[in-house]
Amino acid sequence: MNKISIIGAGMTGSTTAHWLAERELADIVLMDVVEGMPQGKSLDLLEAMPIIGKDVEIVGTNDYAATKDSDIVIITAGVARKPGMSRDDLLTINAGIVGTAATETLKYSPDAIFVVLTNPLDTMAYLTLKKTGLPRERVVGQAGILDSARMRAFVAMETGVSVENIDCYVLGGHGDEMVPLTRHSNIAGIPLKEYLPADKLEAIVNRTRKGGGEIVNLLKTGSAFYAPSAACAQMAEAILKNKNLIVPCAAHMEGEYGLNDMFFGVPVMLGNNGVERIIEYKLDDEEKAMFDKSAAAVKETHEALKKLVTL
Ligand code: TXD
Repeated sequence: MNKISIIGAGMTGSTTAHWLAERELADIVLMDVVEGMPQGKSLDLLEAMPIIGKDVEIVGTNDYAATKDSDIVIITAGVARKPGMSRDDLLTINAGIVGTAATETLKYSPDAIFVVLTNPLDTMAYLTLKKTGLPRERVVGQAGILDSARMRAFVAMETGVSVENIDCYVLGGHGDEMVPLTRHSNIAGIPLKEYLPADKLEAIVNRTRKGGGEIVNLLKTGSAFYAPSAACAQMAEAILKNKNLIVPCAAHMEGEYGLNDMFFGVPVMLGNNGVERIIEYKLDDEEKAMFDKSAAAVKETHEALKKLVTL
């Protein structure tokens, strides 16, 4: 059995464990700093296994040693921004948490592939790469699968077509400047622009961009967790099963799309080695402008990190 360790047993971490256990994909370790919580959640989830008929070991822990020999480490540990906390404050706190999570897990699992979820996503993935010193194949961030799934869900709601027929690609940074590529998105091969009137498509694009905020406003406390964790599970499955699945993920840019030394949401082929390939779309001028704007925003956060933390 493969082994996946999830650092941070909060909403996204524990729900990732849930999706993974349902797929019987790997034994799971849930690690958190809060005493008892990861142990309690793991035991509860483990007790569900006889009901759903899955043979999966699930262990909760406060000790990194339990993550030993993981094939995949998923980092969801961190805090959300609270009233009065600046973006830089959040960056400093989460950089400390993610940096420790990355270096400690690497000690016990030198061959692991890292999937990062903690926000600010692109920058936390960058930090993980720099702190671990791993090749770029082995660090990948989750954002694009979620943003694209939101767009797919909204298209399905608008058209009544099965979600399975709907392919959408949302690239760029995980923020307001994300880049929903309508030209590359389609319903059963029919370009979205042909299937939907312009005003409906525009409304879907806008709702996608604000998708995270919509959930935060409804929940009042906390942020989305079902869809983000489902995305992490899909990434883990693609890696462990060597699927060569092409999905939008945050990857380290080394010249692709004219970008260098930064994480950015692009189509990534996920397989046994992690990032097997980065796919470069041919962008038109309008798309290129959106990419550049989004890249500038991500770069700014990367620069802020470099001022706050030694990499
Ligand atoms: O698409 C995406 N990338 C995102 C990102 C979608 C959803 C959530 N996104 C971000 O993930 C979110 O903005 C946060 O930065 C993380 C985790 O979100 P979650 O909703 O799971 O937050 P919780 O429920 O507060 O859980 C965080 C857990 C909590 O249990 C803490 O005790 C734990 O992290 N934590 C730690 N675990 C281990 N080690 C340390 N140092 C630590 N510090 C906090």
